[in-house]
Amino acid sequence: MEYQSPVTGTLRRCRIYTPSTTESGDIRYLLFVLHGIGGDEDEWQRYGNPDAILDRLIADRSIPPLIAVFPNGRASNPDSAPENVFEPHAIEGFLNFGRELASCLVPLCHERFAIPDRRECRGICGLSMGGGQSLNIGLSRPDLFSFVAAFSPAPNTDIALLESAVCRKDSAKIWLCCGTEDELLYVTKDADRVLSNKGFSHRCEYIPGGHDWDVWKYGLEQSLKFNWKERAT
Ligand code: FER
Repeated sequence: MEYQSPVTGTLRRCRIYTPSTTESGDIRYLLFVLHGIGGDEDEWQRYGNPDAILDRLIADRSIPPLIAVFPNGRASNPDSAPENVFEPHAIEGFLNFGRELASCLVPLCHERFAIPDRRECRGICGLSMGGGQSLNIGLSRPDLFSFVAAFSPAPNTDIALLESAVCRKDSAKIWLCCGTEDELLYVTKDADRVLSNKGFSHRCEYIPGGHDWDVWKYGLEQSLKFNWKERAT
């Protein structure tokens, strides 16, 4: 899907997953899936085979049919990954994405896919840089998201923001994971500790592995199962 971004002033792309077997009128959930610091809207499809994971979870009724949106999380012009992925302009793009998502992409997806415009119908998750974005955006916009998951979240995770987040009865369900060999493990541990101290209902899994796709594919599957386990669909 292409859209005109009010944040960058450019035409931007995202990939859309739609369930293969369901009438579009039966779909009531929208999931945003974010990539890592060197990636773009194609990264998950290129390395993580999310279509197969989602097809299987929907087919075995672990999760309801949903639309998954894979945006380019770098809201900058240009939005392709620069040679130096830590370049300030690119990092700023990752920060700007939250504004674009709320002001443009969320409303556009509701228009396009006729999904109820309610926080209960929306989730956000991502790997590494996208995991940090998911926590930052998800916890600062509880009005937008009822489910937040981060797989090996990166140091862009705003721990101070998590510390200032207000835990309420209807706060988002939060799921985290990280490989125990990952150099960024401390970020997940910090986020886990803060969320525990604040009383958020969350689950955090430390699993064998590094900063890699086995961990992120596991995260996509397990976080979705967790979110829909005891939840009426
Ligand atoms: C950092 C180390 C890693 C950082 C971001 C990353 C913003 C992201 C890694 C990834 O997305 O794989 O210091 O700072």
